[in-house]
Amino acid sequence: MFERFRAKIKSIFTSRKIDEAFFEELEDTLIEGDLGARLTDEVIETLRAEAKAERATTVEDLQKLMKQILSPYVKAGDTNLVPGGLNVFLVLGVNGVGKTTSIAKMASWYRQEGSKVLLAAADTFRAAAVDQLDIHAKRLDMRIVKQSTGSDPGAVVYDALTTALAQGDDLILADTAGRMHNKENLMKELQKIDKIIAGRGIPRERYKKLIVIDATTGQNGLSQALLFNSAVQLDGVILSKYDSAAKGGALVQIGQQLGLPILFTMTGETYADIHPFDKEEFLDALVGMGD
Ligand SMILES: Nc1nc2c(ncn2[C@@H]2O[C@H](COP(=O)(O)OP(=O)(O)O)[C@@H](O)[C@H]2O)c(=O)[nH]1
Ligand SMILES: [Mg+2]
Repeated sequence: MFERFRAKIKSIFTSRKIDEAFFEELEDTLIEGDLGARLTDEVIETLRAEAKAERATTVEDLQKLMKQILSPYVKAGDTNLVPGGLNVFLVLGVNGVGKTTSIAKMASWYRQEGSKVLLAAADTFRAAAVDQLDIHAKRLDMRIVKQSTGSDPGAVVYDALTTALAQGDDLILADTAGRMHNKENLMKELQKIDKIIAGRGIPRERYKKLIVIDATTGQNGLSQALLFNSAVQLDGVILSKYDSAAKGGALVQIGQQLGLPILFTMTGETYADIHPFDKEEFLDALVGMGD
């Protein structure tokens, strides 16, 4: 998990004097790691001040301080379903980030936990999208609600809700489009789906709007989260493609600006490549601790 960035930051923290050159190199690396200029400035300034105040001289002291500084911006989300009724996860994000793949992994995860899961193929915009989810449904031997390409995604979600409520399901995982003719159309469509779910009486605590962020996309991750959040208030993040090329800094920015918790990290292409977000491990990697 983001080995490349971790190695870089580790090398800065390893066996050297804590001097001006150190802080400059750390600053460059954090910017490269997609922490953004503003947050990087803040981290470096706080680190300088606290290192001085606490007379931190060793690299371990500094790594611990940096972890403390970043900690408030990184939250692990609760992955447990709320028992006693239907939960709905509306999975959002731009094209290609890993929505459909993440849904398949979560479907497998929650079924293993003993939950009754229903898939909803509400990305009706792209021709291949319904088929893609359908293939996962077949492989996983899981129920899916779908209509043809171009049909109303709100209607698919409505149908899925009717089916799930009638069958006493625990969870609907709803796929959505990541692109339409334009951004405004997409956001309007998502708002419509959002209203339909709320209108069917799914209480807020059972309904999660989750954005999938590709851990290798960097700064864009923040603007994507801001965009979707302004259309439909988001509840959490799923971090996909969290492997060697990933950096993770964008996630800290999302945490700082939107306070969103992270539920899962996804690391590969098999159904087992899903992990509840581990805050300690993430922060350790971000400051070059651990291995
Ligand atoms: N390595 C890796 N690849 C992923 C992951 N999630 C998705 N992918 C790949 O990324 C591409 C886009 O994924 P998809 O689920 O179709 O994205 P969507 O457009 O958001 O639904 C596919 O080739 C997936 O196999 C992940 O966690 N790790
Ligand atoms: Mg998809």
